[in-house]
Amino acid sequence: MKIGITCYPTYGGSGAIATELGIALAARGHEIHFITYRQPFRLPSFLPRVYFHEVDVGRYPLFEYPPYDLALAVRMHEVVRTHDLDLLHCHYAIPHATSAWIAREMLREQKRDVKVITTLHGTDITIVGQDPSFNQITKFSIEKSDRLTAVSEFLKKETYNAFGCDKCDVGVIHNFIDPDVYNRGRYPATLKEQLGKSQPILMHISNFRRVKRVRDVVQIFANVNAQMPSRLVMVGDGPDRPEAEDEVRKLGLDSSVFFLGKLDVVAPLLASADLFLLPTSSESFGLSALEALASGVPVIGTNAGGLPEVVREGETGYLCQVGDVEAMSTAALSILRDRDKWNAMSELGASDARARFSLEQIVSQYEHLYTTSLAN
Ligand code: GMT
Repeated sequence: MKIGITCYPTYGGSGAIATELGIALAARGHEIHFITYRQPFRLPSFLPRVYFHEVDVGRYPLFEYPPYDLALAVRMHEVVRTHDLDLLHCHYAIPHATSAWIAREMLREQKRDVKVITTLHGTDITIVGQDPSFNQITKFSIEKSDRLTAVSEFLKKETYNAFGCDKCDVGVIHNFIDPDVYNRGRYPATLKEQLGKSQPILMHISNFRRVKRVRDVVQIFANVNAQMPSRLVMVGDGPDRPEAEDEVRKLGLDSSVFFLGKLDVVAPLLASADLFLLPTSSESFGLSALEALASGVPVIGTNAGGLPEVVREGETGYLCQVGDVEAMSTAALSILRDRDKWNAMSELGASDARARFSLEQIVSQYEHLYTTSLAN
């Protein structure tokens, strides 16, 4: 098949999944065309059957807000025609599903069809899609997609709750990991050696947005560290990073907390981690938690959104109420203090991630979706 993929290319789980899906599909013989404003961050410079088409929004003094969605629609239309694409797969509805709908309408005028598949990832439904400025266009665009998937059962339900969407048939295709990449045994414990082997490493990876509750991360760490000297490694960047840094300073933890900034490759770091902290208030899936589990790192998180579909409560980690920092601290200490428990959770987390969310099985589900959509 010839497949166009559009995603947010710079950072974040939806862009990571879209890119890795494209790479895996190309390895299976499909031709993949990424259509977006920048080369996706997880895309190496050259791969057979993989192409990148940059969307140029241009600049014009009249435009305080350059219309990216229109430039994207035009590029989609052009790439479908030039490369004879069978389908466009949009990751994150806003504005990608809308641009794809426009491109498809333009193509239909020229007696050419293309299938549009939209994968809903999270805040396109739970936050941005519910903003009055975007609500109706999101509903319209997802209803116009030929196929719709959500990354969790939770997000599927949220889609129906938020949009009604009687005309939608939302399928669930979970996110995935490459078991060869997220493999604790594969990497030297460089970070552990650097930070001190005797101290457990707690890790958080995110885009430091409000929903991630990064201040809770620091507070959980402070409680754990008071009982058991540890290290906290914060990976990523975003609007709430200054707030987390302030909290670290306020609590006098500067020498134990390390902010590494945005990093494209996290598997070698996870291989040194002892616990992963994700005290999020809203998470459709929690790809970073899955990457941690696959790397043998138990997760301390919340029972928000789709996280319980990823983390097995009490078996591969603990999920507490949002904001219950004390419960999360106690849960973290209960794992760190009991080596047998840590080993059992680490092993089960890695094997469960491979059994339920491995790249091979999930990519096959997308392939099947494409094939059935083209058959209609
Ligand atoms: O929806 C977002 O806020 C952005 C998106 C992203 O691009 O990282 O995150 C969502 O998609 C990820 C990949 O499917 C999920 O693992 C995240 O849980 C989800 N984020 C939220 O629901 C807050």
